[in-house]
Amino acid sequence: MEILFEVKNSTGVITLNRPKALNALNLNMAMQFSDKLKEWEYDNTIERVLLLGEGKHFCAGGDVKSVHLSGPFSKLKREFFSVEYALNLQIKNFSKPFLSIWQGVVMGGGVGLSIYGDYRIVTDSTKFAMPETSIGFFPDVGGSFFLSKIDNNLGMYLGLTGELLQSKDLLNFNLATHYCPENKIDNLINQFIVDGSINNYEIENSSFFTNEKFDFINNNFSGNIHEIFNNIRTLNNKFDIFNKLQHKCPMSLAVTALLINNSSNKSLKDCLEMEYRLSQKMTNRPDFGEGIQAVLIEKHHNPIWKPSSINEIDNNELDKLFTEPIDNELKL
Ligand code: QUE
Repeated sequence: MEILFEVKNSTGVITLNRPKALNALNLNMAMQFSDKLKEWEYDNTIERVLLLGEGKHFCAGGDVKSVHLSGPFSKLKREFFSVEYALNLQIKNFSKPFLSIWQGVVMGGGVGLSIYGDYRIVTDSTKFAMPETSIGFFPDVGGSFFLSKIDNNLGMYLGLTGELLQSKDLLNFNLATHYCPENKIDNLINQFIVDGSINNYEIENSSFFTNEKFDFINNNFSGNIHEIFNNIRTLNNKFDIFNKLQHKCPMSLAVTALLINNSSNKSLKDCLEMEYRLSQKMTNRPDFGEGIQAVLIEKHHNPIWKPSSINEIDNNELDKLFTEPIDNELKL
């Protein structure tokens, strides 16, 4: 079983159970998750839900490898993203306390399963990222919603660079709600299962974000992708950000900047519907296959992007990704 459901003392416990694939979410898991959440919403014996990843990690994202291997314009491409995004909104609208344990890797699709819940517990091993610009995709699962609502251009920075965040910074940026030391996680889980309460532990870990870096991001990660590149190219920046961005997929960067700039006053539902259109276009561009090959199949990490730089991006093509309707729009 790729996903497990148990009821323990009026707590519904969901365990993502593909530890060898870092619990990456596939269509089967998303469908079962959604069905169970519907059932638990109306089941009066269920008072709360707990979401866990089996093994050392919470969830590495969507099963984008299978999505790619399913071929051009496949049924899986249409189904997977519609079921996944509907589940993201379902979690947002779920009426009972929903808590996720962010152990180990928490990326992309894993963020979408947890960030709309009520509680996200970070621990010593937590590594959070929205890394999709590395695979020719874009920060989806409502990335346009939650990244556009983070202050100081930090969401734009995280979406473009895919930078990893750890526990202290996740708390500082209000992406996580509580910290728990690794050796106390079982206690926290048991307590939540018994009475829904959550122990608060003092965090000792330090921030990886200096004030200087925070200010640099705030001052430079606004505007379109060309403005952002100009800002960081002309500054002699110590954070190596320009270098990191140059290895990301240029079309992904342009899409991500436009998406986040357009989304700050949109609802999650509107964001997911827009992202669905983009998901169908982006997973059928060659860059997506190139990114999956480079990062997840051959793992050489040297994709050849087309276009190869943001300067070669045709604005018309970029606009069309957003505005040209598809024949299976998502209506949530
Ligand atoms: C960007 C991504 C993903 C990624 C790496 C990126 C992603 C994803 C995985 C992943 C990792 C390990 C697995 C697996 C998937 O990695 O979405 O099945 O075993 O799912 O740079 O967007």
